[in-house]
Amino acid sequence: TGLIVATHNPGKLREIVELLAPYGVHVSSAAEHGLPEPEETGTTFLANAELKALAAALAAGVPALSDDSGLAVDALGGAPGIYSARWAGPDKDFAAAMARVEHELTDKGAASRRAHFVCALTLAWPDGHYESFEGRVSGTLTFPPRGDRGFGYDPIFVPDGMSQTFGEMHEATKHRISHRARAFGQLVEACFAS
Ligand code: ITT
Repeated sequence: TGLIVATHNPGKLREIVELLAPYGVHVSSAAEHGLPEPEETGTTFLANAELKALAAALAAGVPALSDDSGLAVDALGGAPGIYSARWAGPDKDFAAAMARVEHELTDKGAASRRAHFVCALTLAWPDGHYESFEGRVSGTLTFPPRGDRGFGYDPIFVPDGMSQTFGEMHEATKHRISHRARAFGQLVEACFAS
């Protein structure tokens, strides 16, 4: 089966390809199809996932899968949340985005380092129907950032029960426990398991 992955984020695309590989699902990216990047006007991860998948499925005429995700920091009221990509600015400067998280946590105490990643997935069909799934993983933030694997905020996030950041651990380990892996577990069970 062919599926467009409606993302322009190479780190995400790589993880999605790896997570779907065992199911024999062939994917191509929105960028390869020259699909535009819709403005993310939603106020929740799910709303943004839905608008991205629907825009791609309707434009391309084939099923499309989107991922809207981000890091929610408890002591920051859930920020950066749906603004996780936008905190890195047009240059996608995640070192600066992670420094901003650290800066905004100044004076909030060690107890304030709790955070979770969220991944909302939507699979949409060209007839306009869609299904959505959400996965989360909880952990603690650490500074300075550690590790050069993964992408985005991975170097400051230590998932519960582990000592390495997502940026330090092997990809296969992240894929066992991540927010994205959990959302894909649900998607695969609902849509691809046979
Ligand atoms: P698309 O909308 O084109 O898919 P994007 O990067 O704009 O790409 P989002 O709006 O969903 O996507 O932003 C998600 C951001 O959250 C992403 O840029 C990362 O910084 C962060 N993020 C999501 N999943 C992550 C992960 O597994 N590890 C680290 N950071 C992650």
